[in-house]
Amino acid sequence: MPQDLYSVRMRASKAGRHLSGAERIIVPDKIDDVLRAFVARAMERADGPDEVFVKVERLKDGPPRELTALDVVTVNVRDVREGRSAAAVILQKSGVSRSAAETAVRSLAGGPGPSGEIMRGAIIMDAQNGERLEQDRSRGVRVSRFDWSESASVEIDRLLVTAGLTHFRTKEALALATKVAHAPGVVAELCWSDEPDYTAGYAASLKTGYVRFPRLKDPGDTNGGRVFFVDRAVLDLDALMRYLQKEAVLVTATGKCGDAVEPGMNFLHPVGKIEKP
Ligand code: WAQ
Ligand code: MG
Repeated sequence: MPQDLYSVRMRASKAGRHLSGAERIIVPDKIDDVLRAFVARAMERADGPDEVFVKVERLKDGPPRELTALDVVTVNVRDVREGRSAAAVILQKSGVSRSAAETAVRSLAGGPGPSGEIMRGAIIMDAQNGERLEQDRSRGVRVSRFDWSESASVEIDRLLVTAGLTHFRTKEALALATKVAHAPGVVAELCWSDEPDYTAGYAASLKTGYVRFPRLKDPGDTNGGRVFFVDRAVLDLDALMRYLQKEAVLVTATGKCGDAVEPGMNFLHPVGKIEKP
């Protein structure tokens, strides 16, 4: 009889502003260690938090859905301009219009919240006309209840280290992007961190895999965020929200982690195998 699984979530804030968050799905034995690690991570920041919330919740809706991680490739862009335009090209290959891709880049660059601040969650954007569909424009939608399985976690660590990718952000973002890419109605995602010193980001979809760009912003820039592009023709917004926020996903298998490529190289391969539910 498999052990129950628990969702453990952390969010930290200062003066009402979101600072950091994290997510795990774990067996009860690990809860202690994970809580410790989450609180340490929240407290480590130079701009120490006023409040740290941690939530531990048993997953009651049966076993998590199991997914295979997206393939990973890094495109060696030299600067922000090249990075953002290469990311827009990847988004277009996934079915996002050029104008929606550009709207998304502008939103993240300028601070996606109502007064140019960062959001806690993601923008939901019409992949054709760039219209924003998320109900709360300062919070956005937060993806929750996802993690690596224990064996896939060990394996992806090995693959990412071999590819020279050792930052915890890459591993977490790959799990999140894998969940999002499989979401009903989602065609692609664009992301870069709000962390001022973390300049890398990615464009991801089932068609392209997880395509990283070392520079989607300049060091020191505190803006960042996520955009989930949706196909309005098939979108059921309630079903999408339920999947992103409530449905537990474990990434139980790894994809490929390829060598870095130069901008303009055609590294995309036909996928075709992955079908949405
Ligand atoms: N659900 C939805 N949106 C989120 C979530 C979530 N669980 N967590 C963060 N966001 C949004 C929110 O608007 C943040 O401001 C923004 O994303 C960035 O969050 O391969 O670390 O945690 O090395 O700063 C990219 C990795 C790292 C690139 C992204 O994001 C690579 C990262 P951060
Ligand atoms: Mg952050």
